[in-house]
Amino acid sequence: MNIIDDLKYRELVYALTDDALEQKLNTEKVTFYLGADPTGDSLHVGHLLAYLVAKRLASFGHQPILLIGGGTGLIGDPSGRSSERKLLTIEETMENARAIEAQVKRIIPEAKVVNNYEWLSDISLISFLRDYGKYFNINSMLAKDSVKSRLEQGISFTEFSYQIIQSIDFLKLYEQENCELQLGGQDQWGNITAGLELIRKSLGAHHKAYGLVLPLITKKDGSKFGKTADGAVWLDENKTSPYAFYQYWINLDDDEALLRLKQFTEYEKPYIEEIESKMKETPHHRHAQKALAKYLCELVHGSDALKQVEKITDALFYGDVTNLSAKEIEMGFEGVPVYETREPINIVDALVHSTLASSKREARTFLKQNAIALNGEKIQDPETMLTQEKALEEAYTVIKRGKKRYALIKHT
Ligand code: 545
Repeated sequence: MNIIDDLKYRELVYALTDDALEQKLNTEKVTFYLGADPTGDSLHVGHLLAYLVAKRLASFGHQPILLIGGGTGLIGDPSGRSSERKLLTIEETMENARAIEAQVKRIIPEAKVVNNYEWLSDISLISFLRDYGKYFNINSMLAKDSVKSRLEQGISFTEFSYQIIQSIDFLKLYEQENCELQLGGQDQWGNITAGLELIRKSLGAHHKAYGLVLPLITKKDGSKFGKTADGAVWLDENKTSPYAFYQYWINLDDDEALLRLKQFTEYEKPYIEEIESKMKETPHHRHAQKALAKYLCELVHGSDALKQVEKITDALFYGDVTNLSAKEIEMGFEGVPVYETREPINIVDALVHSTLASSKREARTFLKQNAIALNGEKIQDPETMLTQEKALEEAYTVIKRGKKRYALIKHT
């Protein structure tokens, strides 16, 4: 399968600027780029997709350049936004840029990484207006979705000008790196086509560059992709733990998991079809979800993190938490109620303080019903004391009520 057919099979092509791109990608090695503005300190799984497509293009022999928008990030892309952005300071932008750069390098280690602050910061006002501004027609600038949709609400000259700056990048990379293709999400169409025109107008009609944009990822039920009740699913392990990241993919329903397997992994069609048929035979094994979660967790967090996540997942599944480290307990039980104590505490009080029981009376009933386990072991004696000595890594007692409800006692 050629790259465009492959991307179409994965439902990843929203539009090409020119049909000739397909032929070009089949017969030549093309240098392409993908940009990200450091307007935040981490990518989330929504951004990840464009990087996976870049990785896919690279695996077909094309040459990736990943651009960090240290310069454009200071201006603010109006694309896909309904209101003006708050300007970030140079320091914030630089710090975000370092974080984003580390993330994208991890996804495509072989890519060349550039930062547009390097050339954009050198352009003088006079050069900007004479050498670039002259090629931009106000009417076509106003017609871009990113601008048109904001005219009533209001858009600053700063954000209005953004398309020119991104176009300068494309021109620069075209001239210096022979970069002929820009990749981006659907929201980048206006900026990418502006760049193609700048290249054509400033260098001449025989200079041709291309754009490829991916569709916005949507969910069948209309809810937002890549969001949980706690917000976005981030690539930064401090914002979304590797365990929570893994769980996000594990919890997708079957149809969505199969589609995401196509979109977010480089597994080939025969393998994906094999998983699809296994899903029909034994859906409870969650083949697609597991393959997806494993692939992405390893790609984003590395193989050690994946091993740790699988260890936590197994421990929770089999109810044997005794071999988990304190850090693994924190990851695996993120979001469950925690009660901190310096003193040993009686199980009945612990159940009430940790909100697993609404009263001491109810706590005693749970114990009698044999519904309570401490660190994986069933207990019934209401006089049981929870102490630091008996706690896992002298830090945590894991209380389980029934099949699913958990709480942690943290011994400080
Ligand atoms: C800047 C200069 C260029 C080329 C591109 C850019 C960036 C572009 C943009 N892209 C988005 C982005 O999001 C913030 C990520 C980090 C916090 O704004 N003007 O930077 C997203 N992009 C990936 C996809 C996108 C896009 O990084 O293109 O569509 C999301 O899927 O929104 O010369």
